[in-house]
Amino acid sequence: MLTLYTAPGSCGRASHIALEESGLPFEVRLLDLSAGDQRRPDYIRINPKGRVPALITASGVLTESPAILSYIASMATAVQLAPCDDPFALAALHAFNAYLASTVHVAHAHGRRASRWADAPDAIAAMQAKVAENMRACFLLIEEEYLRGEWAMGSAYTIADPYLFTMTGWLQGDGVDLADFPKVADHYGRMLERPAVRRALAAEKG
Ligand SMILES: N[C@@H](CCC(=O)N[C@@H](CS)C(=O)NCC(=O)O)C(=O)O
Repeated sequence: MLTLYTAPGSCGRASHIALEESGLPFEVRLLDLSAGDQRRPDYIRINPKGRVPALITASGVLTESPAILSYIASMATAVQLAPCDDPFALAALHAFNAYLASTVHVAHAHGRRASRWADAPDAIAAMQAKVAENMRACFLLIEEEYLRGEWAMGSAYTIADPYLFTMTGWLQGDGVDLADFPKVADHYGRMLERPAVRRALAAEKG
């Protein structure tokens, strides 16, 4: 049995959806980030980084969304969530997820989590003022260069899809209009129709 620690609306939603798609047995533990659950000693023992997601497996604890998603795809036998038999396609999938983790997520985090990078109120306000612009630039790139098929990586649904879906869900709060990105908006709508996505979103409500 896998145990996923996540929080409603967080990047952990991607791993949660992937687990729902995978057919693997799992349970979800929801943390309240605004209450500081991620910094409590019992959770720090699980993930010393004090962040979600964290996945408890039979081999140990995994953190970092791209790694957790990759593990879920490797462990899933009932469905194919990554092109494991095509080295280039698999590397391209990891490149896309790495972009989401290292660039898109970081651009978003400069809003609510700007105090990670500066103390001065002016500097914090300046970083927050750039969030919409940076997220818009990221999604323009995704719209024009990367999202070519029905799913993020083309015709096959992969672990890139719940990850993109999760970050697309942040756009409105970041001051970006999803309607400016028709392909991304279509992808978001297709994701909302998937039973696994519906189950994950319902579970987040507790
Ligand atoms: N690089 C990590 C980022 C994890 C992360 O920053 N998670 C956020 C939620 S989206 C979090 O736990 N924030 C709580 C905090 O910063 O205290 C990943 O991709 O999993």
